[in-house]
Amino acid sequence: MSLETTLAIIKPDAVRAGNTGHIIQRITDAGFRLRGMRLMHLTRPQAEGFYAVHRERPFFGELVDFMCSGPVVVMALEKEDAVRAWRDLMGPTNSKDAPKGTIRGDFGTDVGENAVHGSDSPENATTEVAFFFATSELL
Ligand code: DAT
Ligand code: MG
Repeated sequence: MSLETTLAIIKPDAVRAGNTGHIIQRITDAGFRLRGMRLMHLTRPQAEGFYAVHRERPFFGELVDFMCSGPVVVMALEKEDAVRAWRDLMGPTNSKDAPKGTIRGDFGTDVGENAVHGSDSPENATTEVAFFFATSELL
């Protein structure tokens, strides 16, 4: 285990539903330290760039439309083993399969509108944190 920083996003469905505060509470209750946080409305190029690894997938257009459909909250979260710990707290991709007690299980709707994003590896976490935060912005 090592101290890591991962990238979390509260997606437009969860912001729209008024769940931003509940989700941030769960994050801090779980012992993550917030190193950066910003409310923003992603442009299409930003959403396409962020999800570029998925550009050949059939759901890419839908994913980009959704991520641009309203404000999001992007956060850099620090903890021991943060990448895995945040994915465990989020639950699986499809909210319908996510257990109650996970963020996707409690606040998500389906596979697309699943409330939150989390990096899937320490390498991708570094890239994704840098996509949104300059080093000088990270506390
Ligand atoms: P995760 O967000 O759990 O890392 P992913 O990287 O496979 O999942 O996919 C990125 C996002 O794309 C996911 O959070 C929601 C959307 N997505 C994935 N699979 C989908 C599908 N079959 N239909 C619609 N949207 C999908
Ligand atoms: Mg992913």
